[in-house]
Amino acid sequence: MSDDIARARALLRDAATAVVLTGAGISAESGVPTFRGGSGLWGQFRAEDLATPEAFARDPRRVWEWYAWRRTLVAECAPNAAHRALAEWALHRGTVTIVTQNVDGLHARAAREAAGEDDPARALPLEVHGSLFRDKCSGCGTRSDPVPVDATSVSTLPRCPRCGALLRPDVVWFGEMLDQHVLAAADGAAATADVCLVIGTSALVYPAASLPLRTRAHGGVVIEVNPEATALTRAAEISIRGAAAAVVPQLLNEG
Ligand code: BJW
Ligand code: ZN
Repeated sequence: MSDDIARARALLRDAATAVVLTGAGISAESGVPTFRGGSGLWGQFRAEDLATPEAFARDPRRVWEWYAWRRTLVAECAPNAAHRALAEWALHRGTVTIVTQNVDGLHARAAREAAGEDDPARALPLEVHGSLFRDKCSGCGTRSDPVPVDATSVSTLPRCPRCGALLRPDVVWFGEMLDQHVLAAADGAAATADVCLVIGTSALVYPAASLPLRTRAHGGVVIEVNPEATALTRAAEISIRGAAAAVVPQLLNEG
C-alpha cells in the first residue's frame, strides 16, 4: 500500500463526518462515458447543441434522441467496485454524505444492492445535476417517472399530462440553476465535513466544483482520486493518481 493511500485511509477512518463528491470518472469503469478528455462525450458532441435550455427550445427532437441513447447505454451498465465500496461505507458509518454530479443512478443502485432488505437512505446520493431516469415538464416543472421516448419527430415526443408542454429529462443543463434544496444540503455537508473525498471529476463545472473548497475553507482536508491532475489537485491534501474501482475499495474497506 502506498504512503498516500495509508494516510488517506487514516484520515477517512478518523473523520467524524465526511462528504464525497463524485463525477463521471467513478462510472468510467462501469462503461459510462465521461464528458471531457479524448473519448469523452464533449469530444464527440457539442454541449451547446445538447445540454442547454436553448438547444432544447431550438431542437427538442435532437436533444431527446441523445438522451434516449444515453438512457439505453446507462441501463446496460452496473455499479462498479468504487460505487459498492462507497455504499457499504456510507451505510456502515452513517456520517457520510455522497454528493454526485452524475445523472446515471449508479450510486443509488449500489446503495439499494448494499442495503438488501435494510433502508438504503444513508447511502443514497444528493444528485446535484439531476437524473437521467426522471422526466420534468418544460412548462410547469412537474417531475415524473420516465416515459418511453419516440424521437422520430417533435409530434411524437412525450408531453406533460397536466399542461401539455414537452417533457424533458430532469437533468441540469448549462446556464440552469441547480435545485436549491439539493445544493444547500450538499453545501451544508461540505462546509462542516472533516474530510472531502473527491473522485473522478475534472472539477471544472460550478457550483459543484466549489464544494471541496468549502471543506478546505473551514479547516477540513481534501483527498482526490483521479488518474490525472485536475483543477482541484493543488487544493488537495492528498492526490491519489489511479482509477476509482481500484483505489476507492483500498481507501474504504476494513482490514
Ligand atoms: C477517472 C477515471 C477512473 C477517468 N477513475 N477518475 C463559476 C465560474 C465559472 C463558470 C460558472 C460559474 N458558475 C456557473 C458557471 C457556468 C457553468 C460552468 O460551470 N461552466 C464551466 C464549464 C466554466 N455552470 C452552470 O451553468 C451550472 N449552473 C449554474 O451555475 O446556475 C447558476 C447560474 C446560471 C447562469 C449563469 C450563472 C450562474 C449548471 C452546470 C450543469 C452541468 N451539466 C452537465 C450535464 C448534465 C446532464 C447530462 O449528463 O447530460 O453535468 S455538464 C457535465 O459536466 C455534467 C457533469 O456532471 C459535469 C461535470 O463533469 P465531470 O463529472 O467532472 O466529468 P469530466 O468528464 O469533466 O471529468 C471526468 C474525470 O474523471 C476526469 O478528471 C478524468 O481524469 C477522470 N477519470 N477515468 C477515476 N477510471
Ligand atoms: Zn406541465
